[in-house]
Amino acid sequence: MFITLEGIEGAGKGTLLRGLCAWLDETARPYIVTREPGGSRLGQVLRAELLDVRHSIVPEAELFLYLADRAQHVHEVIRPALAAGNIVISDRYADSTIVYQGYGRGLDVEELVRLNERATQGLWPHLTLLLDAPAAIGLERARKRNARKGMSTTEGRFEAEALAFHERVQHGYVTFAARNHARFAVLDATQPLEKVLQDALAVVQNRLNTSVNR
Ligand code: Z5A
Repeated sequence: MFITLEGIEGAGKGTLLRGLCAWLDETARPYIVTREPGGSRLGQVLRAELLDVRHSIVPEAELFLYLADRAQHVHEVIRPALAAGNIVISDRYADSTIVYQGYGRGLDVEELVRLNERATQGLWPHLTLLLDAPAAIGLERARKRNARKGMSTTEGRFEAEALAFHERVQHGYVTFAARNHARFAVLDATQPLEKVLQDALAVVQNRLNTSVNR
């Protein structure tokens, strides 16, 4: 089963991921955790360029770098892990391109769906957990976390974007999730951490019980 975590910055994906892994460890199910950008060797090189705020990248170049990262990631990591019977959990995947490059940057969403089809050779997640929170809340959480870690609040290409950009992204997530409601589970990420994890586990358990590992 292929599960992806999506949401705006600071929505809580990394935090939820740790909770999911702890649960999977307890159940002794085989799984791997990966992420985009940066899930493959090539992806790590691309991630450094993509998130480096010191050099500008035009939206089309950014798009094709994310797609290149994904194509390699699917081929080298995700498909082999699924074929070996693992649950694969990816922190971000194709929906991030649709909302960040589409709703955020203004590229054509339908074209992005087609390009994702091509890059992934048709591999869409079986389940996408969308952590749904207002952009202002996510950014505030990320700001506090970065301050605790001694990082600048504007480190990274997207951290430096205005609130309006993140609000478009958040709107994009909700819109695209409604369009693909069978795949998406929308979780209220403004709730306390324990409740978000509990809701996520209920969905994952339900899907694991009803789906065959592909
Ligand atoms: N991107 C793109 O444009 N196109 C693409 O195709 C792809 C990606 C694949 C990667 O950033 C960037 O790439 C991303 C989109 C773009 N940029 N943005 N924005 P990244 O991987 O470096 O970072 P991120 O994905 O945005 O994740 P993040 O900032 O680490 O956010 P998070 O993982 O969702 O948040 P967290 O670290 O779990 O939580 C943040 C803090 O909030 C932390 O202190 C938690 O303890 C706290 N938290 C979490 N949940 C709660 C709740 N429920 N209550 C209270 N506090 C909470």
